[in-house]
Amino acid sequence: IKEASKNKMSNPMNTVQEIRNAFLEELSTASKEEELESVRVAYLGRKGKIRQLFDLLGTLEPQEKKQFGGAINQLKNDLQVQLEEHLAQIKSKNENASKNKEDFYDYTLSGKPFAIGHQHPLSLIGQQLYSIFRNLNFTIMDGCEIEDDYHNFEALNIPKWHPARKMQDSFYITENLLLRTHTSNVQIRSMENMKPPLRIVSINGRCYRRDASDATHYPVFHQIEGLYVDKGLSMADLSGLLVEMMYGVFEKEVEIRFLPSYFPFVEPGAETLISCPFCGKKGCSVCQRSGWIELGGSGMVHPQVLRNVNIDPEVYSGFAFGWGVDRLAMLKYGVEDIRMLMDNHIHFLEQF
Ligand code: FA5
Repeated sequence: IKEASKNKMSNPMNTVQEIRNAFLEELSTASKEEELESVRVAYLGRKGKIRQLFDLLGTLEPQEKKQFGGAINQLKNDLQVQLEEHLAQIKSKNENASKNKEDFYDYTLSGKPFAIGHQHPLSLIGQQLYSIFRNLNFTIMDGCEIEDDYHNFEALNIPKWHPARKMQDSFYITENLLLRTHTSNVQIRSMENMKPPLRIVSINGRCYRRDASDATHYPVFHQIEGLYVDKGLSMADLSGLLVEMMYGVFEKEVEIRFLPSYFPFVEPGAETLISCPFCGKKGCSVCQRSGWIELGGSGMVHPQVLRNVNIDPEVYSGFAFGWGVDRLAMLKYGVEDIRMLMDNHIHFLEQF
């Protein structure tokens, strides 16, 4: 343009053509919106090349002025149209690129493993026990884990001198409140609220004792407590129920054996054993070659306990049992250490 100005626009139309060519070349290399904007400013901006061409008009003869003016206007319009078209192209290219990025899905990639939880052996055995006792028409009861001295001990005929009452054996909250040491408190609470005949069971009730933990003991454990109060019940009925319960759990006939034992709230009281469901009494590692496995206590409800809840022992009798569910689950699923049931490791739980 400067050359043209010096030469007094010897050939103004050549200058217009040169600017058009230069513009087209720059336009062809612009691939981003910012680059396109620089081209626009250089040609169509306030100090751009088109403006400078208009400034030259004054140096021309009137005839040339008309022809050259028309050519500059034409050039200006063409550049504007081309800029807009190019801008539209860049925008659509960008849009397609980001769309492709979003749509991209590699179907050959392996999926991410999604870890889900697993039912605990105690829950599995709990569900089994639940359905056994529902089928036998027992009412499913809970009971409080924080219990008062009366329901945990006194009403169960557990005298003041009983070792379980000592601070070192039970978790006391206040002088009168403690974490229940067994589920037998459910017996009292049920008999207080229901009239005989009554059949109740508390499944997987959490109990607390200040026991050191080893392979078969833990300070928190679970018991199943059953109670049946009616006219004319005997140890034979208790035995029949326990056989039925074990058949439901192990899907095998087992025998029940009572060994005389002392629990203040039953008379007679018994340590209760089942014939080993794994070897059929022949002797194996599970039953320590004895053919029998001990699961908990049971017996006929003590007349004084019935009196404590206003049930006449001359009319009604009852039987009760309280077994460790953790021990039952260990036996059923072959778990060697009770602590494994407490750790909740997913790899352990996934086996059941
Ligand atoms: C009782 O708790 C009585 N209430 C059972 C009972 C109920 C007798 C009804 C008569 C009539 P015992 O203290 O023996 O009894 O406990 C019963 C079972 O609970 C044990 O055989 C054992 O399987 C389980 N158990 C007791 N302490 C622990 C512990 N620290 N860890 C795991 N299991 C335990």
